[in-house]
Amino acid sequence: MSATFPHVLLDALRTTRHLVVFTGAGVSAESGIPTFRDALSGLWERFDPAQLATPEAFAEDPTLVWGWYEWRRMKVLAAQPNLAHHAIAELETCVPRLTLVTQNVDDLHERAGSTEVIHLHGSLHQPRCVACSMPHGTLSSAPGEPEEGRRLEPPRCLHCGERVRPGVVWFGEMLPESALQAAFAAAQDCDCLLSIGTSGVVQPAAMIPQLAAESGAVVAHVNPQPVSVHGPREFSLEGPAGVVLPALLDAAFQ
Ligand code: BJW
Ligand code: ZN
Repeated sequence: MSATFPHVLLDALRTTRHLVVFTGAGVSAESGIPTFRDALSGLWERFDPAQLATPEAFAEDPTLVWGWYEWRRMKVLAAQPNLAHHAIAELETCVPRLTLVTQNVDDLHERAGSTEVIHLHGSLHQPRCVACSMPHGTLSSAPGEPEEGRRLEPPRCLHCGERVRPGVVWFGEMLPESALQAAFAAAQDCDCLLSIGTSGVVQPAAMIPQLAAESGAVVAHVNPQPVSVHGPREFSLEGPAGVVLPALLDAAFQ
């Protein structure tokens, strides 16, 4: 498979000073976690983001939204990191510096062994109070074992008694400032960036590969769908991340 990877990319990986790995839902697809926008299997094919992934939706129908997020959290708890998560964790040992930036709200990178993960869109595992932001512990399994479409009453904050909300970033909300600044700074500093399993449509995260390319980095997109590239230092590696990434590591570092 090594012959199929561009030499510019292999050289960039072998000599990188600072590698950024930027991931989206596609990196967890092979663990059985649905993406958002894939035809047929994507969450937004069956669920309306306006009814589930906005602060207004939670204010209007908290049991629907909390039940949906608990259903998704249970799916993640039952899932295992896949070959792509493991390859990314292994990459840390191959290069002098790696910054891992994810849009994902699961913890599969951490469970694969990645040490520092910048979560741009929050986490399913860090719910907090809507009013005072006090973190609220999660149970390993939710009361009543949530199923798809099942409503659940959100817990109440132990500090102020208000509702607890999922710790994710909804549409119309600002991303965590320190995470976004760290991700932008890494994109501007790196000399190579791998963008893995993202449709690249959600802002401001979608600017990250572009920022790296504009700063002179070699950029490669890993996706079963072809990704448009702009210039001789940007590449589209077509295929599932769990196949492409282990082969890329072998080609670059074995
Ligand atoms: C594989 C694979 C395999 C499959 N291997 N690959 C108009 C224009 C521009 C911007 C806006 C606009 N209107 C509104 C906005 C702003 C909005 C936005 O960008 N909207 C766009 C959709 C248009 N952004 C926001 O609101 C953000 N906040 C913000 O901008 O604040 C400032 C502001 C404030 C007030 C008003 C306006 C602006 C916040 C965005 C938060 C995103 N939240 C979500 C949900 C998180 C919670 C949850 O999980 O429920 O984050 S949306 C969802 O999309 C989730 C993801 O992190 C994010 C990105 O999706 P991702 O990861 O790319 O997944 P997919 O499904 O899209 O793609 C998967 C890819 O994998 C595909 O390409 C597959 O081919 C591939 N794949 N299998 C490798 N095996
Ligand atoms: Zn509170």
